[in-house]
Amino acid sequence: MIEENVSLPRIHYLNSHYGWKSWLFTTDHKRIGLLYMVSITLMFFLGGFFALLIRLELLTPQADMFTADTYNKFFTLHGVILIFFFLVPSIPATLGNFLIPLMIGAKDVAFPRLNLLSWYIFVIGSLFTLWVVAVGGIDTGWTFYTPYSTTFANTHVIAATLGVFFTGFSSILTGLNFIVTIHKMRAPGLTWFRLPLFIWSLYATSIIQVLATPVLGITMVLIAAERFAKVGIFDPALGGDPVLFQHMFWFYSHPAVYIMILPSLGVVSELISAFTWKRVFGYKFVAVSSLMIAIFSFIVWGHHMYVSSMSIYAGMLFSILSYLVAVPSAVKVFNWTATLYKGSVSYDTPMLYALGFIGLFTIGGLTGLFLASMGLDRHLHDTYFVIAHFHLIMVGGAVMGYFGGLHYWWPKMFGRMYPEWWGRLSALIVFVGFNLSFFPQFIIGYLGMPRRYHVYAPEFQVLNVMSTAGSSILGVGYLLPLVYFIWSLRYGKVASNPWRAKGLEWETTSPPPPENFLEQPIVTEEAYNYPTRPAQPGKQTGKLTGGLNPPASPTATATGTGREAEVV
Ligand code: HEM
Ligand SMILES: [Cu+2]
Repeated sequence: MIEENVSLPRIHYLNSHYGWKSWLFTTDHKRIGLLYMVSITLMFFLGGFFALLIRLELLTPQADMFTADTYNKFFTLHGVILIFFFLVPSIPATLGNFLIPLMIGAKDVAFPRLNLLSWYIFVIGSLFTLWVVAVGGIDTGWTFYTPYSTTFANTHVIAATLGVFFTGFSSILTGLNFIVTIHKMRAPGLTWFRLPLFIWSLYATSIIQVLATPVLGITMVLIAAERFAKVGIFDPALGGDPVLFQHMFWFYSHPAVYIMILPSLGVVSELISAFTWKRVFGYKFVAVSSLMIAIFSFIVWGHHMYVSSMSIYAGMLFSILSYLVAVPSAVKVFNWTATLYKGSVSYDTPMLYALGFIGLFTIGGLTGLFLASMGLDRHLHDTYFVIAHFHLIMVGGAVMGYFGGLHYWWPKMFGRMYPEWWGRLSALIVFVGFNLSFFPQFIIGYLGMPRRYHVYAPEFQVLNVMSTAGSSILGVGYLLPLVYFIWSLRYGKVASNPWRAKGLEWETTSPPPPENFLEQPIVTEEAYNYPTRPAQPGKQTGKLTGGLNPPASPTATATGTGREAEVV
């Protein structure tokens, strides 16, 4: 459903200034969002490249391509790059940066220069990591477990931990910026319970970023200090305690998995609403569940350590608390389902990603409950079951949410549509490739194949071949959008609000002017106040309540008639 007769606004944030300096010294949150987008896209494909190398080696049970050492480096680089340099910054730093001020009716984030600084810090961290890749890699696993990382590894541990340290700082500063922005810069009338759910999810994410990431930073510095100066914090030979490292690491890294997934949960809420043209069922519960997830996430780190000398009573406590985390996540899934129920759904690309997300996130979350049960985890710990569990959530969930959001807001960002047919095709390829890659891993894991080995028992080969085939398909699914997004920048059909979606961000032109809104918007209604969906496209049966883009004349905002300044 693309609008007709839309033209690009004359001046927008992309053409208001020219030259590389206008990008590298920009304080416009929209441009900074794009800077992040370019950086994390590079990291995404670099990390993905290592994934394909891992899967190639695992095509056969023997070691035919790489030595054990090389293989260790590949899976470590794969994890470090994709977790710290792609998943953690992905949605907050790109879509969040771009959209938060637009969605709350502000001109920019609270601290625009700090925002630019955060990107530079991220780049410095990435350069450390790229340097590590160039000079020979690191082999500790993304978890940097001690005493291996402090004492025995012969690879570039210090540089890698410094890279993570830097990107952690970037993450903290971004979170801080968002919290202040959301508190202080909402448009008049935009009360907390009128906020889009995406904003709620980023708010919860930012709290985790600010409170948990410093612990990671300290931990990384301690590893470097221990390796460099043998201070004896983690190394038992020096009087240290290696399990202390695991506590510190997981105290960050469990909440961190929610830094990765919460933003996607927010994106999916937006998509479900826009493509059913309905208010999200149980809006308040969905909003508050984001905060609940953030709070609970701090008290379950021990479920990663059942087999690391923890007392059975401590284990029981962590187990029970882990089950609690599942409740607010389930609230979201139930409410999305209720929103879809009897909705008239349009199956455009972003919605395909959202639907894929719901299924995979649900399976990923439920298998988390398997792992949270102490007895079962004894069997499944460090097997491919765990790999399958977190890839379902992190790739099937977080990455799908990111892609869904990217497609949905693409016309907002660039004023042009991606080719819808190709979008749907690639969403389908991603879904099929994804399931073929990771579903077999639940089975091989359950049967006992351990993670992080480059040779394996021959009886696991068939399932591994399926997984490798799946990941090749997945690779194609990810490359397609890269091509057609770039193509669309020039040749895509001009569009302003092709979904006829609600929300302040759609009230201004696409791409937005440098200052976002020509006049301060004022909010008079709750989020997602959609009129009844027209029975046929173009024919409107319901009543508009708020004076937002009437679907009949979607060109109003695009041509900059001043409608964008109108009351929402
Ligand atoms: C919602 C988003 C979630 C994400 C992104 C996520 C991610 C992860 C990751 C990355 C790991 C592996 C860490 C490693 O390298 O060893 C993991 C393991 C684990 N997850 Fe999740 N998880 C999520 C939800 C859950 C839930 C809801 C539960 C339980 C209620 C859970 C329970 C576990 C347990 C117990 C392990 C440890 C398994 C083991 O190593 O023995 N997860 N998860
Ligand atoms: Cu966890």
